[in-house]
Amino acid sequence: MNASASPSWPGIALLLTTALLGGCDRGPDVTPLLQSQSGGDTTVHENSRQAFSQPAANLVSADRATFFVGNAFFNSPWVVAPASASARDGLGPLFNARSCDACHNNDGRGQPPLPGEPPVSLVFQFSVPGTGPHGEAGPEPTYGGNLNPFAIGGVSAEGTVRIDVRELHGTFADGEAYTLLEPSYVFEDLGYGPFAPKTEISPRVAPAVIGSGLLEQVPEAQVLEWVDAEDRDGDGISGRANHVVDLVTQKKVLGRFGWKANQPDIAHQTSAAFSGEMGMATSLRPGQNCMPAQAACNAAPTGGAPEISDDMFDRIVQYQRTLAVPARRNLDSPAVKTGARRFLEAGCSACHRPELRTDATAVLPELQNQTFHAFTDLLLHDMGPELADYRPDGEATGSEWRTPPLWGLGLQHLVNGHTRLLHDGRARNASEAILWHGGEGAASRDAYKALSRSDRDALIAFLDSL
Ligand code: HEC
Ligand code: HEC
Ligand SMILES: [Ca+2]
Ligand SMILES: [Ca+2]
Ligand SMILES: [Ca+2]
Repeated sequence: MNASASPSWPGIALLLTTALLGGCDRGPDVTPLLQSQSGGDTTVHENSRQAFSQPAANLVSADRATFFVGNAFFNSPWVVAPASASARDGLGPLFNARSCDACHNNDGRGQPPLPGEPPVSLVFQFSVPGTGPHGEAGPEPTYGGNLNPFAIGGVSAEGTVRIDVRELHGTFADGEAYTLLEPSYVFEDLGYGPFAPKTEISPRVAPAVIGSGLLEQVPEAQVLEWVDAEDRDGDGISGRANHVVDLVTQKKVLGRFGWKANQPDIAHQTSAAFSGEMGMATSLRPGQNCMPAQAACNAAPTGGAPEISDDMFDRIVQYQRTLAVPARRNLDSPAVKTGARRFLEAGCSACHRPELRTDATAVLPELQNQTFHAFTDLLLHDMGPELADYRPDGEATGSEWRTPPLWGLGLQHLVNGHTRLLHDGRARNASEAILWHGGEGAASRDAYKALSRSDRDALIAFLDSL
């Protein structure tokens, strides 16, 4: 009586055919794209605002105390010197924010400021070509390495910015229209006069910091294996390493962190933030962030030398190393599975590599021998004039960017309350981020534009499952 309870013979034949076809499907293998444990054994199952703020699931109890102390230092604000809380003073004189968390809110991502607000989690890096001691780019002579929109009392802040936005219009192959927002920047209220001629400016939003320990501990050789600077295999994807100076050994090593991979490890990234964005001196970068022309900045009291003790610094580094990565969601959804296939077919995984590994040499047992799924190759790619900032950074050119990890993408809205993406936060969502890809990413972008509406939705559902 009930047709669905007793399938007809043709129905069974269809089921069998599908099973057989599925079994000997010669299509690309999507298995690495559908792994639930994005961060290997560090992965946590947490779908809340605190999804990026958890200790690694495999953290041994001896390391938990360090995690929570480091967490507190990451979150709490530094204060102006001299203060009775002398372990916490030394803020500024020039600064962008009072805590790491002010930019990496809930260990997540920043965003461009609203109209009329000063930029906090969007940082403007400065340089002038050819002015460094060895002919490399040097800092802007009066403003230094970045714009500090805030200052302590008695010191002039460096200025603020107005973002002008131009609308660009395009259409998908199926005729559906889209709009992109292209930002440009007008610097206002400059505290120390105009910028030097030829000053190059790079806008950079604070990225999420989850899984930094895993990214830091991938053996250099594994990343370098993917370098194809001359594109010898002819797939249109080059991939270059940024080599940056390790301030301790003075040797050049692989750059891994930052939008142009300009920092080699968590310690260098952390001391750069303390120095450049909070005005806090560390042993790795001992001076104050004041240029010679900034007299009041140079004359202001400091919080000691260093302002961040080595012990405190180590705990903040350790905290970031053991920050968990959230598990994937909705992996059984047909849309997510289709999206994984489209991701492969569009060539996304040529740069957003689904799998990386640490080995037994990783600094912490929790990070050793982990296979994880960050969706990055940690290499630089030329993303064309579409995304160029025209400011070289180490060996990265003005149009090269490091492939950003995509893990945690689907939880960003929950954690940070927004879906802005890309180095300057110009994309309002993942679809816009793809549409901005140019250069080596142009073929992928065009493949995405050629998809049907339901395939595009599936690709976005896949990204949302990350
Ligand atoms: C004023 C905003 C701001 C503050 C404060 C700040 N950061 Fe950042 N952070 C950034 C920006 C911008 C980047 C990207 C830098 C680049 O591209 O060169 C970044 C990058 C990072 C990264 C690299 C992530 C990746 O995958 O590339 C880590 C780790 C990090 N910050 C940790 C910290 C820590 C620890 C602190 C506090 C000591 C801190 N940050 C304070 C803005 C900030
Ligand atoms: C040639 C290498 C390359 C290819 C191919 C590529 N990407 Fe990217 N992707 C990048 C780089 C580099 C960025 C960062 C660009 C920037 O911020 O200016 C990026 C950024 C993104 C972002 C925003 C991430 C963030 O943290 O803000 C998303 C989402 C993304 N890509 C998805 C995709 C998808 C989906 C595809 C395939 C349709 C794809 N990408 C193909 C290199 C690539
Ligand atoms: Ca200081
Ligand atoms: Ca400055
Ligand atoms: Ca290639």
